Amino acid sequence: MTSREGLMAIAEELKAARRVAIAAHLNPDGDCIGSALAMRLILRKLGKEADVFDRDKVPDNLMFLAGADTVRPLGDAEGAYDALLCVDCAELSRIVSFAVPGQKEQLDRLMGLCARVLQIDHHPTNPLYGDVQAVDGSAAATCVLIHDLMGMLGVEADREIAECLYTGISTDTGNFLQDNTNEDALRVVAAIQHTGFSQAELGRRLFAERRPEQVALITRALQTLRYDARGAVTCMMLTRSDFEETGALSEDADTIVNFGRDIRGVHMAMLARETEDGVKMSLRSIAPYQVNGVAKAFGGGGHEQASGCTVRGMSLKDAADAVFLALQKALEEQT
Ligand SMILES: [Mn+2]
Repeated sequence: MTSREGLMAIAEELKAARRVAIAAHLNPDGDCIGSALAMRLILRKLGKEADVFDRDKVPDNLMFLAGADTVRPLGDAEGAYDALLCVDCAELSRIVSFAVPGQKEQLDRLMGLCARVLQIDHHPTNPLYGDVQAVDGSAAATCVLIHDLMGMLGVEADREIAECLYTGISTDTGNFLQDNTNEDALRVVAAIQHTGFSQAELGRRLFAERRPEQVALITRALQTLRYDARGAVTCMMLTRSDFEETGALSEDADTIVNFGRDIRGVHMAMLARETEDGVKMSLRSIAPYQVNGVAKAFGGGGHEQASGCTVRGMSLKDAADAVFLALQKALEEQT
C-alpha cells in the first residue's frame, strides 16, 4: 500500500468512526503534537469525538496550540473508541517506554479500548504496526501527511489547524533550514496561508524565544568553550549544579551544542553534561564530516551530523576529554 492509498483508507475509516483516540509519542515534539492537535480539530469539524493521549506533558512552548490543554495521559482513556490513530510514532515503543514497568500494560489497555489501529508517520524505519498504515519516509513531517488527509476528508483548514500544521512542518525541518525541506512541505505552507495565521509570531514562539533560565545556562556553557589546536573542534561542559543554580531544565540544554558548531572554521562540536545517569554527550558536525562513529564507539548512536552517547563511570572532565580527543582523531581521519 502506498502512503497515499494508506491515507485514503484511513480517511474512509475515520469517516465511519464516531469516537477516535489519537496517540502522540513520548518526549513530544512539534510535529507529533501539531499532528495530533490538528487531527483533533479536523475530526471535531466532522462532528466526531476525538481525544489526544500522550505519556508526557506538552512542552511549554507548544501550549499555545489550540487544544494543547486537553492532552491527557494514556491511563485516562475511558470507554470504547472506533480507532486509535497513532501520529508520528515510529514504533509502538515510542508511545510508551517498554523499559519502564507498567507502561506497556497501559498501552495494551488503550489499544484494547480501540477497535482499529491506524497510523500516519514519516519515519522510514517504521515497522508498520497498525491495521492500516500511511507511512511516507520522504515526507518532511507527519503534518504534511495530515494536510493531505484533511483534503481527503473534505475539511478546510482554519487558523487553529494551520498553526498546528505549520508548527509540525517548521520544527521538523529546523525552521526550513534542513535538507529535508522539500516541495511538498512548502506546498502545504503555501496552502494554509489564506487562514491568516502569523508565521512571524509562530517563528518567534518556536525558534527565537528563550526562557531566562535557559539563557543563564547558555551563558555558563559558553564560558567553558574550548577549541582543539586547529580551531576545528569545540567542547563545552555543563555540571549538575549549573542546572540547579540557574533553574534550567534538561531540555534547555538541547540546542546549546549548536553554538559550538556554528562558529566559522569549526567542523565538529560537542556538549558534555553531567546527569544522574552518567555524562551525556551531544555531538554535531557540518557535512561531510561525521560524528556518529565516535558516538557509536562510546556506546551511543544517531545521525551522521547529529548523534549522542552517555559515558558512565568517569568524571565530567575525564569523559569530556576522552570524547573531545576522539572527535579530533575522527576529524583527522576524515580530512
Ligand atoms: Mn516528525
